[in-house]
Amino acid sequence: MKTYTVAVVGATGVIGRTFMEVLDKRNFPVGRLKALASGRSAGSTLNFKGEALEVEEAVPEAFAGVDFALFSAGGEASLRLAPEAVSRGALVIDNSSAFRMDPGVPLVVPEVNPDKAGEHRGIIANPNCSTIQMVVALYPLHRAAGLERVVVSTYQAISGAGKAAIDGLFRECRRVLEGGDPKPGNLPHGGAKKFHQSAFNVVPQLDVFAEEGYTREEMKMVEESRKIMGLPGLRITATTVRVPVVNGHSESINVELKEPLSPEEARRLLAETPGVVVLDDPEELLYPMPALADGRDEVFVGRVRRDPSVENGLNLWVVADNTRKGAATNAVQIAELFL
Ligand code: 3JN
Repeated sequence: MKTYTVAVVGATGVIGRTFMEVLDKRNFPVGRLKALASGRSAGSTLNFKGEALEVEEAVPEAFAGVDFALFSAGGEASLRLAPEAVSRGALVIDNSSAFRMDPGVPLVVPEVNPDKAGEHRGIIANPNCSTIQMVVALYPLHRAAGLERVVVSTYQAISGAGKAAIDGLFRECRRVLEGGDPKPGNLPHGGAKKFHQSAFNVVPQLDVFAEEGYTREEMKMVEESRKIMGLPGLRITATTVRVPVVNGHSESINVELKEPLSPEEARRLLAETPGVVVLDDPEELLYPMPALADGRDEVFVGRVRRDPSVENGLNLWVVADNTRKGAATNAVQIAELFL
């Protein structure tokens, strides 16, 4: 079997480690794995398929001979190093927002627009985690009945803010339970001018504020979902919120469709969609939750019900592991399109 040299950039981070887990779990034909990270992490060791792997510094020369370069080291590293990887012959799949809205860069969710991947010029962008799970659930409904308008509110896990934020949440919980000051230091985002408590709290800000009172995370959901579904005029609005869940993003999605679609038909269409699992049995108290989605590659949908306040309205509750389908799994699925 043909095998490939795969570089993981940002290998020591939450998503970098998940890339390696997913490559292993999906039996991606890795001949050689190169774990790349900042100079600070170079020389440390990681585990891949049960073997120790030394982390190398992510410098341009490290991409020689690389077939696939999976980037999750932040936008600055992507802007600097992705072109270096491409010039050395690698196909870059980039998990940052650096190239997502570039008209020359495909933004791909394999369940929605796999055909766009073939248009790449060396770089394919992986969408934001909250966007991915939303479009996987919305696209089958769009194909059946046409999206008219979407209102989404997210309940996003701490893992999306990185390893330091996860450690910070545990520390803050301990301090609060001991009656002390939680000493927050991670939310809403690194480098913010002040920090909010993550333990036992809900923070309606992810990323920095952008335009008209919306955060960049909210604008990413709006702009990226339009690009992925090929619906530049889609009416869509988002509110993104951080909750003290370790892993797994949840979304409440209100949809208005152009044509009628019953909750039963929506459930049937979603259940037939590869990569979607419908968990929807209120009598059995069955619905998606982050604790169920943790470590899974699928998008879970439940609480499908009519919204009687508008014409052709539906409400959905959508949950996925933001480190898996929201990041690493989606990126590896994109790479699989080229095997
Ligand atoms: O906070 C989350 O749950 C998701 C965070 C995503 C994120 C964090 C920092 C920078 C991104 C992203 O994927 O959009 C970026 C970025 O690349 O802009």
